[in-house]
Amino acid sequence: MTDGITRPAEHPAAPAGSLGPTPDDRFSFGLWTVGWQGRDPFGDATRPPLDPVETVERLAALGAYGVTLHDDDLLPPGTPETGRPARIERFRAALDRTGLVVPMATVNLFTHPVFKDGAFTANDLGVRRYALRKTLRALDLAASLGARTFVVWGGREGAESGAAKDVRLALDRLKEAFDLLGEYVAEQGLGLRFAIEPKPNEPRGDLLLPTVGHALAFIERLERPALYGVNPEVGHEQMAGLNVPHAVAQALWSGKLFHIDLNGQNGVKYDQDLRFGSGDLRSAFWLVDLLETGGYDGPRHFDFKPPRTEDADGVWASAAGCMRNYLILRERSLAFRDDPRVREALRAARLDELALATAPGGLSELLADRTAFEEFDARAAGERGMAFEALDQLALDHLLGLR
Ligand code: 3MF
Ligand code: MG
Ligand code: MG
Repeated sequence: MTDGITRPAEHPAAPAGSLGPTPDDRFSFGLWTVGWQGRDPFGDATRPPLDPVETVERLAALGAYGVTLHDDDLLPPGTPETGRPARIERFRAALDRTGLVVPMATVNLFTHPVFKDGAFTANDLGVRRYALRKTLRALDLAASLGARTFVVWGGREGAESGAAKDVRLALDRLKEAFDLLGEYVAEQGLGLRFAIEPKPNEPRGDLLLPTVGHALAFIERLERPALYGVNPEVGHEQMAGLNVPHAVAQALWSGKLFHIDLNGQNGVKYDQDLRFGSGDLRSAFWLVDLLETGGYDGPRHFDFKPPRTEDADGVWASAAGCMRNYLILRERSLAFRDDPRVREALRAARLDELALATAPGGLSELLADRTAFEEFDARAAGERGMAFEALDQLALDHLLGLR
């Protein structure tokens, strides 16, 4: 029998010094994340609205370095033109006071009913033109707040049924939209780059550009491909059953990891948006290991939703947990990479061989080399173990804090 209360070790106490986030860690949060009121398809809001200025102050106090926003998070639809400057200035003053920056901004093309069939790919021509104009204004806002990255998530670019969307035409319209936005950024000298955020479904039954791979292929068809990269989200790739570190590694390899949305998800189901570190912890470990060793120097951005069970204290505990989990995993990754037994196990698993070019002498040398085929002992190679299990157990020991 248990009364459900943990007694012996109680909650492992407060953070060790090195696990307190600082602005150097480059953690950022969306206004819409901690500001989520808990409204879901089945229930009403459980929390009151959060003032963006309070968010800035609380995030700064927790050790974050950045805050991000949709146009509508700061300037709710219906804000009169004359009311915009005062809202922006009040927010800017909070940034100046706290030292928080706005590394990324984005546009909301999914909440208002006008976007029920999408924005840049809505069948309705008027809606597409409106969406473009709204995004151009959001680009100006982003640049004026000092953002360097503009994320575009195609919130409702998709369909529930087959004939309702001609996907090839929709991709034509999506390309047209991104090319126009790129032209605007280049001509106005806004200093922004675009990060396209893929997602397989939700809120539409199926979304266009469902995975990082789809987005990378799409970018190459644009007029100014260098202006566009991706913003992978942990949960989005997992909703498609994909390996997040692999997707992020391919984005890095392509020079396209412009931004990242960190959160938690338990497998292929509805979009859970849990705090980073919940859900697939092993995947989170390898993702942090990749970001820390793979040359990514952008923001570590959390796009999560504190569960609607939480009050205000729970919201900030959830935000602090995102950063703490990242720092714990970073510390675990460093310990793993520093361990001489791990370096030995990596050699046994032949990782150093993977780093060698397969045919440095080119095709003619490969064809002339009898040891490459005629004399190659394929049977012996097939019998030789790869020692991956011992290596992975070392990783798990480090992740679990046993080494
Ligand atoms: C939805 C998302 C979005 C995007 C955001 C930034 C509301 O699942 O992840 O969050 O990240 O719109 O463009
Ligand atoms: Mg998301
Ligand atoms: Mg996101």
